[in-house]
Amino acid sequence: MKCRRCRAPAVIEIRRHNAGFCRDCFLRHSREQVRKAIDDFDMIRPGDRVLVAVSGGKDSLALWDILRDLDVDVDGLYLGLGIGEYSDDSGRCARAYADEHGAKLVELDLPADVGFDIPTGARVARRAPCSACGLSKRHLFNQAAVDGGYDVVATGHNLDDEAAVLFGNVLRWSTEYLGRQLPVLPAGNGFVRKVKPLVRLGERETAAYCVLKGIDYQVEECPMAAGNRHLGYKAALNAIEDQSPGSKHAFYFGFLDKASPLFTPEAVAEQEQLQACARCGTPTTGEVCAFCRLVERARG
Ligand code: Q46
Ligand code: ZN
Repeated sequence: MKCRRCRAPAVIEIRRHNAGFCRDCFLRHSREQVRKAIDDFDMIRPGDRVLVAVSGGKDSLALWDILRDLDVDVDGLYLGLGIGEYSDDSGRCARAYADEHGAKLVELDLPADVGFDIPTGARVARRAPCSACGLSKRHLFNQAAVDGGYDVVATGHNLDDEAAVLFGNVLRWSTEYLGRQLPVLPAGNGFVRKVKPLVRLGERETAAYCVLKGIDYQVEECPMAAGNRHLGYKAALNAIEDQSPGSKHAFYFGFLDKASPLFTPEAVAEQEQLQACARCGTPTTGEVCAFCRLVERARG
């Protein structure tokens, strides 16, 4: 197979684009896909300071690297989750990237800075680990961005992630989530803008990007993910994609284009009912937000 752009031998085939690429043209293609997502959804504006949530995995490191290549004013944020060896290795990958590239990495540590790790916190608070983890990440990423004077938090969610989340939400018709499943969530209510610039790239592509760029990333899956519904949705979508390449893209972008606006009124109505958390000020439905309740229980 030859590169679609320069006819040199291809190193990767992307079936949904019906194309192969050589190394350099693939890296350029990846940057262009991120640029297009940023422009199409007005994710990052000139002068914005961006904080990218770096887990040490392929997606977030590829995102950080591409944003730097695109001359975005971007720093990394690593949050230690206290998940044993997995977290130790993830932190090492994030730091190694920062050191090698002279990039700034802001670090936070859930056990040291907040007082609990994910496995213990989830158990004590009787929450699924990924739910406690997601809640903590959302809260602490935003807090770090506000504290550091950033305008935007960028996360490494890719096309596979977004299609799988959408699949789960559609299976259950979780309309309250469908109204908010967007590649950009605007700032407001004490939250900075949240963006997902990798929505046009699949996870095979972010992995290839890191390998071709020589970026060392955490290859292990988080041990807490086992049995997670999300993995089942991904496997189902992979089987469909295998049969008809382009299905995930059509599913996700078709949703954004044709269906997502139908669910906006419900999401807006929900937002309007929120009030400030009595402890931290985060908008919430109750008196104290879910994160503050988690912290209280997890600290014991
Ligand atoms: S890190 Fe956290 Fe993921 Fe691990 S505990 Fe679940 S949510 S699987 S992206
Ligand atoms: Zn709170």
